[in-house]
Amino acid sequence: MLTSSIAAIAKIYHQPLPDLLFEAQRVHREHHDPRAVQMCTLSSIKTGACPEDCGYCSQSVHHQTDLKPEPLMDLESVVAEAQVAKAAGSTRFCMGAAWREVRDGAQFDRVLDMVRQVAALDLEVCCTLGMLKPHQAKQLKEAGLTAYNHNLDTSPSYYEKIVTTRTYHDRLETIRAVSEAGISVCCGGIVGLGESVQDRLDLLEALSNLNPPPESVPINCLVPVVGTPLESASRIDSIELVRMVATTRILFPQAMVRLSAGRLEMSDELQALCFLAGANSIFTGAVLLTTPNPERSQDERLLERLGMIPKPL
Ligand code: SAM
Ligand code: DTB
Ligand code: SF4
Repeated sequence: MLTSSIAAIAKIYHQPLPDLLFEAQRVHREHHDPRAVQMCTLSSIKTGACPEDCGYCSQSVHHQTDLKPEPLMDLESVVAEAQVAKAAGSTRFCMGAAWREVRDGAQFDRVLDMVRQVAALDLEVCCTLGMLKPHQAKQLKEAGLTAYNHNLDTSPSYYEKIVTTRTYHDRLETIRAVSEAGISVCCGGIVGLGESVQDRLDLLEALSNLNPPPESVPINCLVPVVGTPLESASRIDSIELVRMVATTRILFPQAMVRLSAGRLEMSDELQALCFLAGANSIFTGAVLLTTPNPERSQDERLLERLGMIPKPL
């Protein structure tokens, strides 16, 4: 479904759970193998000291968190991490840098080399580096980048309560540069920021207005980080999360729906329900970028119990 109206999205979201899950399953099975979950690995290639003030983030200079900043990693270490990720069953490697925006120069050239070398390992390569200009997106495309992650995070109206150092419009401009360069867009959001259900529906509407639609939609649950303004935010209700995942699946039939941050706090049963609702990718490994995540062995055990399999490339 492309460019859905808010009324249509609300109708999908609020239907009785059995109907919602049935519809999500129908759409999911039409486009994807319902047993397969793509394993992805994150690498924080440049950590902390970020000038942006995203209220959820451990890496912003505006918050007093325990995080130790680290400069841009060297090429060899990143490639070594990607090799380990591949050997452990990941088919996508995502590199995150805590920058407000990409600047031309030696550091960006090093990131381009990382993209080239990770792509040469036959992995999908994703980056999330902050704002991009069109010529930088083209360079990333030429280096072999598969996808660029840049989330809209929440509704347009709630966004300014969470981030003040950039606008929704800035986000959309970067997403446009990415699409125009022929790179797949990975764009989703984060729940549990104190937003309303309406904010979540408005986020889904904004995502459905992207043209082309995102190829990948991460749904993050806030991992509360001590020292950030959202350190004591209350968690999203589990059933609301399942509704969010199912509605995302129905609105973006072909996309990978990624059950991203926040899985450590989820029961096996809740994760299983999210898979039934159409989530078909997870980040594996004991850390995401800076926050903890389930151990890989725990995820392997869960998939085995569910009779599910890591998705081959
Ligand atoms: N700096 C980059 C940017 O501006 O897009 C990307 C890195 S950021 C870590 C990518 C996404 O991770 C955010 O858009 C947000 O949705 C999610 N995220 C960040 N901190 C989080 C947290 N504490 N809990 C859950 N999700 C988080
Ligand atoms: C996304 O939406 N989630 C991933 C990925 N894109 C880069 C990152 C989650 C980060 C969670 C917070 C942290 O570990 O710092
Ligand atoms: Fe910086 Fe990205 Fe964290 Fe925002 S989410 S503070 S832009 S690293």
